[in-house]
Amino acid sequence: TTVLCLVLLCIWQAAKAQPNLGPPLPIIPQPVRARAGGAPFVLTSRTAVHTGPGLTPSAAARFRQYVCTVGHLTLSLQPRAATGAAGGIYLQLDSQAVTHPEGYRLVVAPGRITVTGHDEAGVFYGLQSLSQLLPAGTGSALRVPGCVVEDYPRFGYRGMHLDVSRHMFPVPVLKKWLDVLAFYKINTLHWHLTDDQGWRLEIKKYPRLQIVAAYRAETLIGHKKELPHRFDGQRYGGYYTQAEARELVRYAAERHITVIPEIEMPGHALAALSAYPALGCTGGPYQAATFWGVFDDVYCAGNEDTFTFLADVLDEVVAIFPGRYVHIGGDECPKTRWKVCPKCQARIKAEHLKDEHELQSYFIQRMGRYLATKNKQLLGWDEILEGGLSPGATVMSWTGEQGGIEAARLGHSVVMTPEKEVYLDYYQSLNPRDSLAAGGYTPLRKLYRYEPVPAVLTAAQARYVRGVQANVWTEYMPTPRKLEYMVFPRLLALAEIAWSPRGPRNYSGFLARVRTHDPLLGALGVVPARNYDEVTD
Ligand code: TNX
Repeated sequence: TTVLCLVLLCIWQAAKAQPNLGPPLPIIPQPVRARAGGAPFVLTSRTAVHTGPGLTPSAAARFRQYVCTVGHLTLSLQPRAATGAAGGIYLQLDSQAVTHPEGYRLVVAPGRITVTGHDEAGVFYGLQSLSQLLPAGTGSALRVPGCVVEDYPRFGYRGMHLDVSRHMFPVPVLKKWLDVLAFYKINTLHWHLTDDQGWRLEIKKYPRLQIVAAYRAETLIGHKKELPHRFDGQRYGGYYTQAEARELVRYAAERHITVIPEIEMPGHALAALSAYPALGCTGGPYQAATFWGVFDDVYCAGNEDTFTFLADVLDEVVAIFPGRYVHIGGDECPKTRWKVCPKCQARIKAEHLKDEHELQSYFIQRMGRYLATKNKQLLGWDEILEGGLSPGATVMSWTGEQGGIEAARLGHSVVMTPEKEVYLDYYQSLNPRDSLAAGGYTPLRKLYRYEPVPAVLTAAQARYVRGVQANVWTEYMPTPRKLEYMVFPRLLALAEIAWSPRGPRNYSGFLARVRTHDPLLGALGVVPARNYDEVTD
């Protein structure tokens, strides 16, 4: 008996360690545990969605909309129906049965589908998984395979960044994006609103940001390596009104997505300086940049007006974005002007700083203190480590992993976003006729294989890695179509590394699931790239 018990114990342990038993379900990101089996549930126009106590009707309404688009069926919605009653789809909250925040349990049986969430987000994610099990297409009855799925995220921060300064996209396009992010359980949109080439958020106190900084004269086409450059001769620009930004935040929240605004400082500020030249070290005149890169003219760190301006801007920003983070950039700030600017040099002296790097740290720390008075936390690119990290700052490690490693060792939260691994402006294929991209090569497999927690961190340090994010810089993405081409299907790999448990990743299995998602993406209105490299080693 003892031997038998030991054997059974071993089998049970092995089953626990081996998260996915049974035939795979085509869910992306891969759930923690998923077992397919049993008879299917047949969804018809008579199927009702029952929303249990404590839940808002929002998740059921989203699901109904999806089923209508994909399956051409209209489900009925039942608020608070008794669980024992008729068949149908039951949504319920149970933080005891499902212990992980954002976690859910999905059971598909012949007469009934149950989605149990730890919280409202959990129920929402359970419905996303269920949505992915629906066959896309028409028909009066949709068969959902019988299964049991138990699932929760590995990371609390699952991010996608979008640069709207280099090229901007209409609000309906951004909403479609949010739908797709939610479908893949990504919960953060990092919205890069300002840069050298354009300021994209309405700030009521500074109208010249809308009139001047939102536009650039004409745009360089072509890659830096591909001289001679060519200009398109077009004035380009625009901005999002505060009402539009608020609407986007609301739309995102309904899908359990937080929008983090980024207001760049002290570098990448040419557009702002073109509107308010007194905030630069030389006093201008300046022009919003018409080509890509890094520019010497940055906010003057010796001028008090710079801090007043930025504090005023942040006042309006925090009133729009309710999330706990505000991103203040901090990347790629040349010190060329500061080195010869009398005001900056006077500041260095007055504050007993060693050099311009410490001046950058002074700048960021001052803004960090300001954000703290507004109950917000500072998020910045890894250059905010330069000259000393601001207390409580979270670091987004983009130049590689080193910044993130350093920050985690100092006990600061980290979001991993190393450019060589997760930048979606890099090429996804080696096809010489592929359309122009920023350079680099990040095929689907490379992104899929990326492990966000560096092996050099101790277990305690590793806990500071809050998550992972893919960045979408849009220098070479002038249209929504090109944006989609660059982002899909690579976004699906990001979703999986951000959500699914650590462990050996089966790339060919992932690829097979990606292919089954083609029609689902189509139903969401997204056309993914098809000529990406499926490199296998
Ligand atoms: C670096 S990543 C930048 C961006 C560019 C990108 C192009 C980062 C914090 N800064 O300004 O768009 O490279 O790949």
